[in-house]
Amino acid sequence: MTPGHLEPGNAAGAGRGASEAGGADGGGDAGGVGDAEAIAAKLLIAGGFGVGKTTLVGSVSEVPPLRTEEAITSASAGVDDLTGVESKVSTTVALDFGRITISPELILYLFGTPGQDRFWFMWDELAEGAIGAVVLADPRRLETSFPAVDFFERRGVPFIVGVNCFDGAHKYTAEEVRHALDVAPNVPLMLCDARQRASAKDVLITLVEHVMYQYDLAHSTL
Ligand SMILES: Nc1nc2c(ncn2[C@@H]2O[C@H](COP(=O)(O)OP(=O)(O)O)[C@@H](O)[C@H]2O)c(=O)[nH]1
Ligand SMILES: [Mg+2]
Repeated sequence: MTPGHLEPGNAAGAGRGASEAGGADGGGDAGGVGDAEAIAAKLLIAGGFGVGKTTLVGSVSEVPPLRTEEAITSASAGVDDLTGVESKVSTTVALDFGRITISPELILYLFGTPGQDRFWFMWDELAEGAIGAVVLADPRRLETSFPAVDFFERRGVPFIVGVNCFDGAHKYTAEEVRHALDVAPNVPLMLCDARQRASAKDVLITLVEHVMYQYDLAHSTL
């Protein structure tokens, strides 16, 4: 696959689309919280292969993140597109799971989605009960995050975009990335560093605020 380019209109023109996602939308909670005062919310961390999902869950989680990773073996050679992620030696085959307490009232449960197309069948189940999602994007390979954007748009699941600032990646403005990814103006889009706890936490808080705002809009009587 050719790495994505960010000239206005170019990557967007490559087209998001294709993958179908059916079924009901999210809602509800993740359940299973000991503290009756706290609300538990399930969030998804999505995006293409190697965009930093496992890294983000690991940097914010207050519990050792549960990971299901597997060495990339010759078995996946030619199957997983490693363009731009040459140093990657392991890949998430099922999911990442982490937890972060935002306040005594709010605990977030994070589920990282598997990035490879061949695990697409898991997304419907993972999205069950999720109140929102972060779509991480690697500015060098934006097209790998198109399917995730499509998935949440189609299901009506609120999402934001986190542009993970890899070293050596060309610097683009948020507006250039928004245009290339073709996300609506009301979808928050922010630059982040998945390795930094504060940055990753900012992304999650932005998502929670966005979800609450969307909820208010939907329930507004005006
Ligand atoms: N330079 C840089 N590397 C990153 C960043 N986030 C993740 N990485 C690296 O990129 C690779 C892929 O990240 P990973 O979290 O496994 O991607 P995933 O496939 O989306 O789970 C790993 O080697 C990470 O250490 C970042 O913000 N900057
Ligand atoms: Mg991963």
